[in-house]
Amino acid sequence: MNMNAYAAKVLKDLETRCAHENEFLQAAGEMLPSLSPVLDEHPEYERAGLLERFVEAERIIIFRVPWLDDQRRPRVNRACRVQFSSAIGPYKGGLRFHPSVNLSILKFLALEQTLKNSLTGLPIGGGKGGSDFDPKGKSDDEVMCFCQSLMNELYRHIGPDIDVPAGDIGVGAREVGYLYGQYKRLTGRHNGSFTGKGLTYGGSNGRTQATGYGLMYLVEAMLKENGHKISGMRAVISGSGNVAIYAAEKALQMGANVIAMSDSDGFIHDKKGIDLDAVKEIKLTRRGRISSYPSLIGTGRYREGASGIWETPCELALPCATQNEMDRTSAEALVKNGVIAVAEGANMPATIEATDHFQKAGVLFASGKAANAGGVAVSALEMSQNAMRLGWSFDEVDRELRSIMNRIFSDTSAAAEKYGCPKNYVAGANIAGFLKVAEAMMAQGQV
Ligand code: NDP
Ligand code: 2IT
Repeated sequence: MNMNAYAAKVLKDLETRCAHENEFLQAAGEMLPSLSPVLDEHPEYERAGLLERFVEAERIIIFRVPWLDDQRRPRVNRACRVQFSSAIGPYKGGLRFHPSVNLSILKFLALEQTLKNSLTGLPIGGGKGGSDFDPKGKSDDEVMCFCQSLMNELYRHIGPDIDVPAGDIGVGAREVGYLYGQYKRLTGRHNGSFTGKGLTYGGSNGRTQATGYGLMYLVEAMLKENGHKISGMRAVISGSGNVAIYAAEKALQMGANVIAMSDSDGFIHDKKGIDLDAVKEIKLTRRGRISSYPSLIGTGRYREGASGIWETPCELALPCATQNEMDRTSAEALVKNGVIAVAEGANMPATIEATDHFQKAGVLFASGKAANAGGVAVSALEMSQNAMRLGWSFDEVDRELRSIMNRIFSDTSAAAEKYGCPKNYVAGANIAGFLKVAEAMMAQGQV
């Protein structure tokens, strides 16, 4: 496919202007070429400078977060909120706490979030935020002190109609509770300005499970379109956090055999099937390391090094940890071992080279924008419930989630077909997500 000249020009400019933002350039470099057929069809987008505006965040807020550790020593971290696009709704996207967080990573996540949120069909714009704070090894008091200090600045930039953060890596139920508690204290308002809240104070049933369950609903739809089924497949799932655990739970319910999971240090392999209760006990209850799995339950094998997980033969590979965790070497190993489908539970876990390799080898490949959209979709349902002062049952939310994921897959597949790249679910997701954002931007004027 030839790259549209306008897309090529905007990408080249971006490479100069954001020269050091590797992840952001990677995300834009994956996205813009695939939009070529849409840009060919809509020359008015160039006249309106639409792409130049689309790739530039509307606003970025960077601030310091001073806090006190348990020894009362002052510490300082940096935090940031990227308010990327409000074309179709209030900024929406998670907060990530991880030492690797930097502006490039948050911009790539916010750019992808914009198209992902559009794909959900719900009225949410794109945003992302986070800090280089590392919650690992910190006490609950330290995490609380940090979260409260972060919110002392962030509260002035968020609100139910402005920007609605949620969790991501390192930000789970505990952190959301501390963050939202401080928001409420500062503003005196109990509103839907945060999602992923606890069920006792405005959270939605099913939000905890939504990303992982949604991933499996999309995988099921993709396999069905291509004449396969999940039941009996061996699944390898990287990570052992929120997304990985609930992807594993749903995969097991669907009859797959989950044989390997990981954390950032290494992975466990159990041919007979991973004991998910043990993983939950280690990761969710004890906040421990996956290396303790074999000694806890007396089966399975642990190997040091997270990327080794992709050498495990399987039919279904679900990267659910972090960006660029699956490179070309990993893709080659998976293809050699007969993988049938790969779906991204994490954001941009496969490098461009890995994705190319899968697609050339005829492996079914679903990109994160479509595959992991279930989390933010249920976040949007949480916003609706908060606005209505109502709460839906788990079954109601789960049914809605399944129907949203089925629709995301059919929109993705239909866009790929219509724009000349059938079965290319990466391009299909980019195109389907972009079209709605572009139309909204055109309708709302150029400056
Ligand atoms: P968690 O913090 O709950 O879990 C993250 C998991 O990934 C942990 O097992 C962690 O291991 C591992 N991990 C994190 N960083 C690295 C790294 N640099 N190298 C290797 N492994 C790493 O996060 P989530 O499960 O919420 O998020 C996982 C991915 O899913 C992210 O890409 C996130 O952006 C994406 N996502 C999350 C959604 C959500 O609703 N939570 C929605 C959509 C996408 P360790 O314990 O060793 O750090
Ligand atoms: O990457 C993501 O979609 C998330 N971390 C979830 C965002 C949200 O607002 O629920």
